[in-house]
Amino acid sequence: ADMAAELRGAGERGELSLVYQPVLHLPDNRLVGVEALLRWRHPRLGVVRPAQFIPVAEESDLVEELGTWTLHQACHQLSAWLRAGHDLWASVNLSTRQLHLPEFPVHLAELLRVHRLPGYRLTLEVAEHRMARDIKGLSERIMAVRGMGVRVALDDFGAGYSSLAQLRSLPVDIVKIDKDLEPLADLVVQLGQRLGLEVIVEGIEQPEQLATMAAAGCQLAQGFLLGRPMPAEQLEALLEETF
Ligand code: G
Ligand code: G
Ligand code: MN
Ligand code: NA
Repeated sequence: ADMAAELRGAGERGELSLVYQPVLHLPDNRLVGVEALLRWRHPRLGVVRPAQFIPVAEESDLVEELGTWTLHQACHQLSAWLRAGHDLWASVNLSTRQLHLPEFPVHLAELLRVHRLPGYRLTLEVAEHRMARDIKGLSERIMAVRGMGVRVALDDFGAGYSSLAQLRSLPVDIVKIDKDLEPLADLVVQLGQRLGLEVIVEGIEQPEQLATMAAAGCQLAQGFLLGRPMPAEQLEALLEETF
Protein backbone atom coordinates (compact mmCIF):
# COMPACT_ATOMS: atom_id res chain seq x y z
CA ALA A 1 0.00 0.00 0.00
CA ASP A 2 0.95 3.65 -0.26
CA MET A 3 2.89 4.49 2.88
CA ALA A 4 2.11 8.19 2.70
CA ALA A 5 -1.62 7.46 2.61
CA GLU A 6 -1.32 5.12 5.59
CA LEU A 7 0.72 7.64 7.50
CA ARG A 8 -1.91 10.33 7.17
CA GLY A 9 -3.93 10.56 10.39
CA ALA A 10 -1.66 8.05 12.18
CA GLY A 11 -1.44 10.37 15.19
CA GLU A 12 -5.20 10.68 15.55
CA ARG A 13 -5.59 6.90 15.24
CA GLY A 14 -3.17 6.39 18.13
CA GLU A 15 -0.52 4.72 15.98
CA LEU A 16 2.28 7.15 16.86
CA SER A 17 4.30 7.18 20.04
CA LEU A 18 7.49 8.66 21.36
CA VAL A 19 10.28 6.79 23.08
CA TYR A 20 12.80 8.66 25.19
CA GLN A 21 16.54 8.06 25.37
CA PRO A 22 18.46 9.35 28.40
CA VAL A 23 21.26 11.89 28.03
CA LEU A 24 23.72 11.67 30.93
CA HIS A 25 26.03 14.25 32.46
CA LEU A 26 29.22 12.21 32.67
CA PRO A 27 31.05 13.79 35.55
CA ASP A 28 28.30 12.68 37.96
CA ASN A 29 26.33 10.17 35.88
CA ARG A 30 23.18 12.25 36.23
CA LEU A 31 20.26 12.00 33.80
CA VAL A 32 19.90 15.60 32.60
CA GLY A 33 17.90 15.24 29.42
CA VAL A 34 16.10 12.96 27.01
CA GLU A 35 15.90 12.70 23.24
CA ALA A 36 12.39 11.98 21.98
CA LEU A 37 12.29 9.49 19.10
CA LEU A 38 9.24 8.83 17.01
CA ARG A 39 7.73 5.36 16.50
CA TRP A 40 4.85 4.33 14.25
CA ARG A 41 2.90 1.21 15.05
CA HIS A 42 1.48 0.16 11.70
CA PRO A 43 -1.65 -2.04 11.97
CA ARG A 44 -0.07 -4.79 9.82
CA LEU A 45 3.68 -4.11 9.68
CA GLY A 46 4.19 -3.54 13.39
CA VAL A 47 6.61 -0.87 14.61
CA VAL A 48 8.12 1.14 11.75
CA ARG A 49 11.22 3.26 12.41
CA PRO A 50 11.45 6.90 11.37
CA ALA A 51 14.29 6.16 8.96
CA GLN A 52 11.67 4.35 6.87
CA PHE A 53 8.82 6.84 7.03
CA ILE A 54 10.30 10.32 7.67
CA PRO A 55 11.79 10.48 4.14
CA VAL A 56 8.34 9.59 2.76
CA ALA A 57 6.71 12.21 4.96
CA GLU A 58 9.25 14.83 3.89
CA GLU A 59 8.08 14.56 0.31
CA SER A 60 4.73 16.03 1.26
CA ASP A 61 2.98 18.14 3.87
CA LEU A 62 2.75 14.98 6.00
CA VAL A 63 5.98 15.99 7.64
CA GLU A 64 4.13 18.96 9.12
CA GLU A 65 1.40 16.75 10.53
CA LEU A 66 3.96 14.37 12.06
CA GLY A 67 6.14 17.17 13.33
CA THR A 68 3.23 18.94 14.97
CA TRP A 69 2.14 15.73 16.66
CA THR A 70 5.67 14.99 17.87
CA LEU A 71 6.36 18.46 19.24
CA HIS A 72 3.02 18.60 21.00
CA GLN A 73 3.45 15.14 22.52
CA ALA A 74 7.01 15.84 23.69
CA CYS A 75 6.01 19.18 25.26
CA HIS A 76 3.04 17.53 26.98
CA GLN A 77 5.24 14.77 28.45
CA LEU A 78 8.04 17.13 29.45
CA SER A 79 5.59 19.43 31.15
CA ALA A 80 4.19 16.48 33.17
CA TRP A 81 7.70 15.46 34.26
CA LEU A 82 8.55 18.99 35.30
CA ARG A 83 5.33 19.29 37.31
CA ALA A 84 6.27 16.02 39.05
CA GLY A 85 9.42 17.78 40.21
CA HIS A 86 11.95 16.27 37.82
CA ASP A 87 14.71 18.48 36.50
CA LEU A 88 15.37 17.67 32.86
CA TRP A 89 15.19 18.92 29.29
CA ALA A 90 13.88 17.17 26.20
CA SER A 91 15.09 17.29 22.62
CA VAL A 92 13.00 16.71 19.54
CA ASN A 93 14.26 15.91 16.05
CA LEU A 94 13.05 18.35 13.49
CA SER A 95 12.83 18.11 9.77
CA THR A 96 14.30 21.26 8.16
CA ARG A 97 11.14 21.44 6.10
CA GLN A 98 9.20 21.92 9.32
CA LEU A 99 11.63 24.54 10.60
CA HIS A 100 11.16 26.49 7.37
CA LEU A 101 7.36 26.67 7.61
CA PRO A 102 6.34 30.34 7.90
CA GLU A 103 4.09 29.61 10.89
CA PHE A 104 6.62 27.50 12.79
CA PRO A 105 7.87 30.15 15.25
CA VAL A 106 4.32 31.13 16.16
CA HIS A 107 3.32 27.48 16.67
CA LEU A 108 6.34 26.87 18.83
CA ALA A 109 5.69 29.92 20.99
CA GLU A 110 2.10 28.78 21.41
CA LEU A 111 3.17 25.27 22.42
CA LEU A 112 5.53 26.62 25.05
CA ARG A 113 2.81 28.89 26.39
CA VAL A 114 0.11 26.23 26.51
CA HIS A 115 2.41 23.77 28.29
CA ARG A 116 3.92 26.47 30.50
CA LEU A 117 7.40 25.43 29.39
CA PRO A 118 10.39 27.72 29.70
CA GLY A 119 12.14 27.64 26.33
CA TYR A 120 15.42 26.33 27.72
CA ARG A 121 13.73 23.04 28.64
CA LEU A 122 13.32 22.25 24.95
CA THR A 123 16.00 21.49 22.37
CA LEU A 124 15.39 21.11 18.66
CA GLU A 125 17.75 18.82 16.76
CA VAL A 126 18.45 19.56 13.13
CA ALA A 127 20.49 17.17 10.99
CA GLU A 128 22.77 18.51 8.35
CA HIS A 129 22.01 15.87 5.71
CA ARG A 130 18.46 17.15 5.73
CA MET A 131 19.55 20.75 5.57
CA ALA A 132 18.68 22.98 2.74
CA ARG A 133 21.54 24.79 1.08
CA ASP A 134 19.85 27.90 2.33
CA ILE A 135 22.15 28.46 5.29
CA LYS A 136 21.08 32.09 5.63
CA GLY A 137 17.37 31.28 5.86
CA LEU A 138 18.07 28.43 8.22
CA SER A 139 20.23 30.64 10.42
CA GLU A 140 17.42 33.18 10.68
CA ARG A 141 15.00 30.48 11.72
CA ILE A 142 17.43 29.15 14.31
CA MET A 143 17.85 32.65 15.73
CA ALA A 144 14.07 33.09 15.91
CA VAL A 145 13.75 29.83 17.83
CA ARG A 146 16.63 30.72 20.13
CA GLY A 147 14.93 34.05 20.76
CA MET A 148 12.31 32.03 22.67
CA GLY A 149 15.04 30.45 24.76
CA VAL A 150 14.70 27.13 22.92
CA ARG A 151 18.05 25.51 22.29
CA VAL A 152 19.12 24.19 18.92
CA ALA A 153 21.42 21.24 18.27
CA LEU A 154 23.22 20.27 15.10
CA ASP A 155 22.62 16.50 14.96
CA ASP A 156 24.84 13.81 13.43
CA PHE A 157 27.95 15.95 13.10
CA GLY A 158 30.78 13.92 11.62
CA ALA A 159 28.45 11.51 9.84
CA GLY A 160 27.48 11.68 6.18
CA TYR A 161 27.38 15.15 4.72
CA SER A 162 28.75 16.96 7.70
CA SER A 163 30.85 20.00 7.10
CA LEU A 164 32.82 22.24 9.33
CA ALA A 165 31.50 25.18 7.32
CA GLN A 166 27.96 24.38 8.42
CA LEU A 167 28.98 24.03 12.03
CA ARG A 168 30.69 27.41 11.87
CA SER A 169 27.93 29.24 10.07
CA LEU A 170 24.84 27.87 11.84
CA PRO A 171 24.08 29.65 15.12
CA VAL A 172 23.42 26.48 17.15
CA ASP A 173 23.92 25.90 20.90
CA ILE A 174 24.84 22.23 20.80
CA VAL A 175 26.66 19.84 18.50
CA LYS A 176 25.86 16.13 18.64
CA ILE A 177 28.71 13.94 17.51
CA ASP A 178 28.90 10.28 16.69
CA LYS A 179 31.01 7.89 18.75
CA ASP A 180 32.87 7.10 15.50
CA LEU A 181 34.69 10.40 16.02
CA GLU A 182 36.36 8.73 19.02
CA PRO A 183 39.87 8.87 17.48
CA LEU A 184 39.40 12.64 17.09
CA ALA A 185 37.50 13.07 20.33
CA ASP A 186 39.74 15.63 21.98
CA LEU A 187 39.91 17.70 18.79
CA VAL A 188 36.14 17.72 18.38
CA VAL A 189 35.56 18.63 22.02
CA GLN A 190 38.08 21.48 21.67
CA LEU A 191 36.40 22.59 18.48
CA GLY A 192 33.06 22.69 20.28
CA GLN A 193 34.52 24.70 23.12
CA ARG A 194 36.22 27.09 20.73
CA LEU A 195 32.91 27.70 18.99
CA GLY A 196 31.12 28.08 22.32
CA LEU A 197 29.04 24.94 21.84
CA GLU A 198 27.96 22.17 24.12
CA VAL A 199 29.03 18.76 22.86
CA ILE A 200 26.91 15.62 23.19
CA VAL A 201 28.38 12.32 22.07
CA GLU A 202 25.87 9.73 20.94
CA GLY A 203 25.84 6.07 20.04
CA ILE A 204 27.93 5.03 23.02
CA GLU A 205 27.73 1.23 23.28
CA GLN A 206 31.07 0.24 24.85
CA PRO A 207 32.61 1.28 28.18
CA GLU A 208 35.89 2.03 26.34
CA GLN A 209 34.13 4.52 24.05
CA LEU A 210 32.66 6.25 27.06
CA ALA A 211 36.05 6.39 28.79
CA THR A 212 37.74 7.89 25.73
CA MET A 213 35.06 10.52 25.23
CA ALA A 214 35.02 11.43 28.92
CA ALA A 215 38.82 11.69 28.99
CA ALA A 216 38.60 14.04 25.99
CA GLY A 217 36.41 16.35 28.08
CA CYS A 218 33.02 15.45 26.68
CA GLN A 219 30.47 16.01 29.44
CA LEU A 220 27.22 14.81 27.89
CA ALA A 221 26.58 11.39 26.39
CA GLN A 222 23.88 9.06 25.19
CA GLY A 223 23.85 5.53 23.79
CA PHE A 224 22.64 2.01 24.41
CA LEU A 225 25.27 1.60 27.15
CA LEU A 226 23.75 4.47 29.12
CA GLY A 227 20.10 3.87 28.28
CA ARG A 228 18.03 2.62 25.37
CA PRO A 229 15.18 4.65 23.93
CA MET A 230 12.22 3.67 26.15
CA PRO A 231 8.53 4.39 26.64
CA ALA A 232 7.62 7.33 28.90
CA GLU A 233 6.54 5.11 31.83
CA GLN A 234 9.91 3.38 31.87
CA LEU A 235 11.80 6.67 31.72
CA GLU A 236 9.64 7.89 34.55
CA ALA A 237 10.61 4.88 36.68
CA LEU A 238 14.24 5.79 36.03
CA LEU A 239 13.60 9.39 37.11
CA GLU A 240 11.87 8.23 40.31
CA GLU A 241 14.85 6.01 41.16
CA THR A 242 17.25 8.92 41.11
CA PHE A 243 14.86 11.49 42.55
O1 G B 1 14.97 6.14 16.47
P1 G B 1 15.69 5.80 15.24
O2 G B 1 17.07 5.20 15.37
O3 G B 1 14.90 4.88 14.38
O4 G B 1 15.83 7.16 14.41
C1 G B 1 16.27 7.15 13.12
C2 G B 1 16.33 8.55 12.57
O5 G B 1 15.04 9.16 12.63
C3 G B 1 17.26 9.46 13.32
O6 G B 1 18.02 10.18 12.36
C4 G B 1 16.37 10.40 14.05
O7 G B 1 16.94 11.68 14.17
C5 G B 1 15.14 10.44 13.18
N1 G B 1 13.96 10.75 13.97
C6 G B 1 13.53 10.15 15.09
N2 G B 1 12.41 10.73 15.55
C7 G B 1 12.12 11.73 14.69
C8 G B 1 11.10 12.73 14.64
O8 G B 1 10.23 12.83 15.49
N3 G B 1 11.13 13.60 13.59
C9 G B 1 12.10 13.56 12.64
N4 G B 1 12.06 14.45 11.65
N5 G B 1 13.09 12.65 12.66
C10 G B 1 13.11 11.76 13.67
O1 G C 1 20.01 10.83 13.91
P1 G C 1 19.75 10.71 15.37
O2 G C 1 20.97 10.98 16.18
O3 G C 1 18.58 11.53 15.86
O4 G C 1 19.40 9.19 15.62
C1 G C 1 19.18 8.70 16.87
C2 G C 1 19.03 7.22 16.67
O5 G C 1 20.16 6.51 17.14
C3 G C 1 17.83 6.69 17.42
O6 G C 1 17.00 6.07 16.52
C4 G C 1 18.37 5.69 18.37
O7 G C 1 17.54 4.54 18.40
C5 G C 1 19.74 5.36 17.80
N1 G C 1 20.68 5.07 18.87
C6 G C 1 20.73 5.61 20.09
N2 G C 1 21.75 5.10 20.82
C7 G C 1 22.37 4.22 20.02
C8 G C 1 23.50 3.35 20.21
O8 G C 1 24.14 3.32 21.25
N3 G C 1 23.83 2.56 19.15
C9 G C 1 23.13 2.58 17.98
N4 G C 1 23.54 1.76 17.02
N5 G C 1 22.07 3.39 17.77
C10 G C 1 21.69 4.19 18.78
MN1 MN D 1 18.77 13.17 17.06
NA1 NA E 1 22.32 12.00 15.96
